[in-house]
Amino acid sequence: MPETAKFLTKYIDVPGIDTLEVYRQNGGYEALAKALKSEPDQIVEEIKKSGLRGRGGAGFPTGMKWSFLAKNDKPRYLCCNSDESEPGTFKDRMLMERNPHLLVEGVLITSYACRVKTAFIYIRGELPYAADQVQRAVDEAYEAGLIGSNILGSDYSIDVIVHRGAGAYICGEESALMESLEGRRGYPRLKPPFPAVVGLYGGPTVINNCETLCTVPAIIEQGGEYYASFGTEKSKGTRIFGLSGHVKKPGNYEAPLGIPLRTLLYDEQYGGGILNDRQVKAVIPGGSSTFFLGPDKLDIPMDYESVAAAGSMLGSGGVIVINDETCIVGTIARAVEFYRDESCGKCTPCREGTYWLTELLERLEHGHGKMKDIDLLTSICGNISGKSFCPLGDAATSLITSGVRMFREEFEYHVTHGHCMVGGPHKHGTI
Ligand code: L3W
Ligand code: SF4
Repeated sequence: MPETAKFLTKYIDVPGIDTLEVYRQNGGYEALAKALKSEPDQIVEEIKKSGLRGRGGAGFPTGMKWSFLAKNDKPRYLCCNSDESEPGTFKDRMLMERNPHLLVEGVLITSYACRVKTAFIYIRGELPYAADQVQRAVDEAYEAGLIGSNILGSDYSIDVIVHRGAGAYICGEESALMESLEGRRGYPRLKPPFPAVVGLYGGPTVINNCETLCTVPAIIEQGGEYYASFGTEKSKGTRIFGLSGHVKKPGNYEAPLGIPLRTLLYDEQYGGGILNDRQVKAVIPGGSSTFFLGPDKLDIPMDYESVAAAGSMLGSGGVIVINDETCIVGTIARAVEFYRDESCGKCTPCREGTYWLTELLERLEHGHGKMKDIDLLTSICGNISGKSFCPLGDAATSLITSGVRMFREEFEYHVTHGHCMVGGPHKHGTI
């Protein structure tokens, strides 16, 4: 891959890039200066041209989202969603810790394009170093006249506020994030109206994921068309894939959308192969909210459309690799416990359903389950998915429905033998 294809991580290894001085020595804030010389609508058009899509999970077209902002006289807001909590996802954390000015520059360009006067960066509470780094970058930028009144001598003024969450996964859901920012408990709001119409404090609000905003400076600097020349027809550019689980070299790797899953797993510049040279049993391609893919899907291109066609979602780009020594029942039980704990409790299908799912999964995992429990699991999933108030409910079911469909014999083995199919009676192999 040519060096130029790194839009997010090109400078990440430069010593001191987290300081304003080194960031500027490497061309930092030049995209902001360029943006301030254009009309805001021209920036929106450039982002539309780039084909950039949201990197949080849903992949919604970014430029289109910006152009949906209601035109009224209420104050507009920008919220950067850095409440990164999706299991298997650790890209926003890296960007904030190692190159916080990139995020600040993305926030400033986006705010200008969307005619926003106040921007919030909402950072997951369990990422204190990332929050410190971003706060320090914001302070430096204020001091240098990059944030505040008449930035870089223009007639544009903007304030940026860093907000630390209190440790709830649900606050990564955009409407719960706004509730939290407004000082209330993080409960999702009914949509529509979408935040672009009625958002923070009732004003039109643009909410984008941290990685999405970090991509904006490179697009402004190098042009939307150039960005769009990478990736596939409908999934443009690059994104950060977070490899975890049973790969030799876990970590974050920027790669063009459409890269084959096999390349990500086995190529020396990415995952470097499966740990202990075992076989792949399954891959979760986009964070724990997405569906298992089997080893027969290793040649799919990693873009939104191809992963969906293969039966899963590209999601947050957190690729979790599971080898053939791993108990699928134990893995699913562990993941669903997370959703039970993080369910906000607002709606019954998710609050009660995730509790019953974990009860059944624990029973099966520890050898006390019955055959009918397997179908009961999928029946409960059917009563949660599509019937819950926000996507967390659906997310809690994806590994169960795909897991039972693909690995039913492992569930049955737990019932008939009282322990895992892999690793013997005393071993509960999970990732
Ligand atoms: C204006 C319309 N705006 C849609 C906006 C909407 C939102 C975006 C996408 O869930 C997924 C979820 C997780 N007018 C609009 C409109 N919008 N129609 O577009 O909306 P939506 O509803 O498709 O998705 P969502 O509710 O934002 C996101 C999945 O991501 N996920 C979770 C990842 C978690 C992290 C993390 O921890 N950092 O990334 C992973 O797969 O399950 O399905 O902005 O307002 N007509
Ligand atoms: Fe809360 Fe779960 Fe309902 Fe979402 S689906 S509102 S997290 S209870």
